[in-house]
Amino acid sequence: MRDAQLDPKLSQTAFSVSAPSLDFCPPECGPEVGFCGRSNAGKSSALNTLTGQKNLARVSKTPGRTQLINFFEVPETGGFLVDLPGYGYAKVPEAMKRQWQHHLGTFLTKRRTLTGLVLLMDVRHPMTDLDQQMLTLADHREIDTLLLLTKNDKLSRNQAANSRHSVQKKRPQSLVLNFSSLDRTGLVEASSWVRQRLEGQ
Ligand SMILES: Nc1nc2c(ncn2[C@@H]2O[C@H](COP(=O)(O)OP(=O)(O)O)[C@@H](O)[C@H]2O)c(=O)[nH]1
Ligand SMILES: [Mg+2]
Repeated sequence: MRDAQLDPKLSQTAFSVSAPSLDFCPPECGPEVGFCGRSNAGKSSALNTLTGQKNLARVSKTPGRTQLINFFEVPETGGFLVDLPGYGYAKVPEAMKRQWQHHLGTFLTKRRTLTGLVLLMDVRHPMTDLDQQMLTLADHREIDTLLLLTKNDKLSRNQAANSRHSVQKKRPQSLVLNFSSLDRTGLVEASSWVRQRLEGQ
């Protein structure tokens, strides 16, 4: 039976290719929606939830592992979801951290086909300095941003609403959604935002 909450096009998403840096990315050939956030923010889980696939993006209990730029094709849209390296993982050596952040920054500034950016932040710790830096880079190029406050299930309804309001106040220009890969809060709204960016609306 079809899952009514899942977007039928996003559910056809398939892994395409991984690249260690912008230079190795595939040719710019369709609209791309990037997913970024601190490592452990719930990025891989969100990608799996949005596409209705258990193992599309690897969910790791050990944060800081995803260092590649991973491209996933969304067939009927001609577009791609792009899983970007997680940042801010404390246990990674400083030089390596800087290198990943450099790759991420280069991608956000130079990738012309990037039409949307989903910033994932733990609902309990949103808008860190690095998160704000990502938004600044997106704003420079007028890339649309969606802010997903992940792990919504970890807070009470009240606390979650307060967190969303305070983030929304700081980012009046972005859609801010509470999101949970566990209970699928925000799934329909987030899917629709992503799908619209892929279809150039
Ligand atoms: N309770 C809860 N845990 C989550 C949720 N999303 C992710 N997690 C957990 O958070 C950890 C990091 O998730 P992952 O998706 O690998 O984060 P990533 O490093 O940003 O890709 C894992 O242990 C997940 O099971 C959520 O919505 N609710
Ligand atoms: Mg991950």
